[in-house]
Amino acid sequence: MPQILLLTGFEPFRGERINPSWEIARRLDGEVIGGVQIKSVRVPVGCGKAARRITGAIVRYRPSAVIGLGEAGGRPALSLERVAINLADDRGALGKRGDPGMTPVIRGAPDAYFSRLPLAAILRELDRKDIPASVSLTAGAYACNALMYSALHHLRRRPTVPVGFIHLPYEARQASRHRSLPSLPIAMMENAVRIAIGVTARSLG
Ligand code: PCA
Repeated sequence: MPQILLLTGFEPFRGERINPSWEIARRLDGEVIGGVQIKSVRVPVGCGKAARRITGAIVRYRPSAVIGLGEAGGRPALSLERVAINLADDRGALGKRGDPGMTPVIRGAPDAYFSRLPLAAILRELDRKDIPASVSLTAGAYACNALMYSALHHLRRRPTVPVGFIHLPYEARQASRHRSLPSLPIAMMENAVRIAIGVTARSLG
């Protein structure tokens, strides 16, 4: 049995026809990269739903690594998320006016977890391939953060399992709806995700 890398992508949301995260995850489903087999899972958009889906998938597939993907429309480069926080903001209130309604992703759990992906090594490799990427200090407080947080919390006692999250800009096909916002070609982002998976697989030893 090959080791499994669980790769998640979100369904389209906010009126989009596609979500680049799922477009890429579904293309990679079943592939073997660096000796690990990709298992792709599509995730609904919502903090509670995303948290439940990722936890269920981890229980079911017992992955050796977990990489979540999501769309961050407006960002100009791939964002390798460094931190997930225990805060779930389904209504976007935090973004609008810093609403104090603090709903945790998981009640009583720690405030935050750090990514367990080899971020520096992934970034080096993406730089070498001229793919725009940077490390980000916030995955927001919506479904992507909830997914990353839940995965890290669920696997907290298995510290050798790399777990993390990558936000993607809009894909070029989405640019017609968002003419003043940056986007990247899907092939470039797919290549970037393959690189991130390859580097993560190498780190498994
Ligand atoms: N992006 C949203 C949720 C789903 C997605 O692809 C986020 O950044 O939380």
